[in-house]
Amino acid sequence: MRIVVLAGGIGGARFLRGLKSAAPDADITVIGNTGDDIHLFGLKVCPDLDTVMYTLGGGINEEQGWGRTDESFTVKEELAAYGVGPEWFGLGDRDFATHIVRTQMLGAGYPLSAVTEALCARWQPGVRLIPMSDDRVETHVAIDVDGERKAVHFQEYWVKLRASVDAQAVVPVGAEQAKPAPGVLDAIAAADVILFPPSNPVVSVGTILAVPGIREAIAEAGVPVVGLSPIVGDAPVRGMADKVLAAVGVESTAAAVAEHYGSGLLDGWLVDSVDAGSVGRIEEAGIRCRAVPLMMTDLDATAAMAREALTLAEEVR
Ligand code: GDP
Ligand code: FO1
Ligand code: CA
Repeated sequence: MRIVVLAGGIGGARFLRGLKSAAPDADITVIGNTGDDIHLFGLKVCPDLDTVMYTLGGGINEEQGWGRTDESFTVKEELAAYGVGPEWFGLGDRDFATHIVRTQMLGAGYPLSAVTEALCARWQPGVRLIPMSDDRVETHVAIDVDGERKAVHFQEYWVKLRASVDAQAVVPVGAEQAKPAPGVLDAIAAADVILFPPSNPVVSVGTILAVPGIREAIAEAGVPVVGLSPIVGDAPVRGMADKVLAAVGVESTAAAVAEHYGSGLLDGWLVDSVDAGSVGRIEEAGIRCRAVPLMMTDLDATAAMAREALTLAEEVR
């Protein structure tokens, strides 16, 4: 079975671990979000691609959900001693090596998709990981600073400001001109099922869908498209997705997120058992819906979620 998954960072990566366990023989292609990418100290950092790669490759810091396990921060401290920041973004020594290799290869002319493949040759994630695009796309967030509208990089909004101010708009800068990376549209066209993991609907899955051609290819693939809600009990399980959902006028409920994707894209949607009351509303929107446990507390629970998603896909096929 060929499965295509549109993934952000932590939510996507943890779900993929469960999916691999639930469907060990499946051929899984992951289309990764690159809107969170940032250039720091002259290096290109791709947080969501790296989170998927490290999580599936056994190098992730499990508690944190991003960055490397067994990490140290000597380079960051030395940079700070020179007064070189930003200090608010925690790049560790082991992680730095990834960004150095990536930046070196990009400088030599390799596209990001080829670089990602080369990095994955080390990590062996057991899936084919493709960035959504080889072109630069950078998510910016419009916020109000002392009565004036200002756009900041997504990482500045998320990590430095901790989404403590309202987001007025979320803009995937460059997305309109971006092309899907080689292999993206082919993977979608060849898929037997397409899954939206419980990733951020705006700045992870939404950004991938903003690359012209990807949304259309999914809608036209003619195979089941099933998603899992990252919103449980009217709040994100982790992070501040409610802030960016508000920016696009979507309330933080499992039902509103399903309606935001819409029946033109989604065939099936899983909500957590605590949101069983919203199943009727979602089905009225033309999306087949089931309420099942959606907390990725351990591998077994996550694999069970993946099995439910694949079962729902068969039901709507
Ligand atoms: P990010 O790029 O690291 O922010 O990760 P993603 O975009 O892939 O996923 C973020 C989303 O994962 C958040 O909105 C969380 O609500 C969601 N999430 C994290 N853990 C869980 C979980 O155990 N269950 C569910 N249903 N969602 C989760
Ligand atoms: N998230 C943080 O909250 N603080 C950090 O200092 C931080 C550093 C970092 C470094 C490398 C990397 O791959 C990810 C990192 N993240 C950090 C996570 C990440 O940038 C965000 O959580 C996601 O992009 C949000 O979607
Ligand atoms: Ca992310």
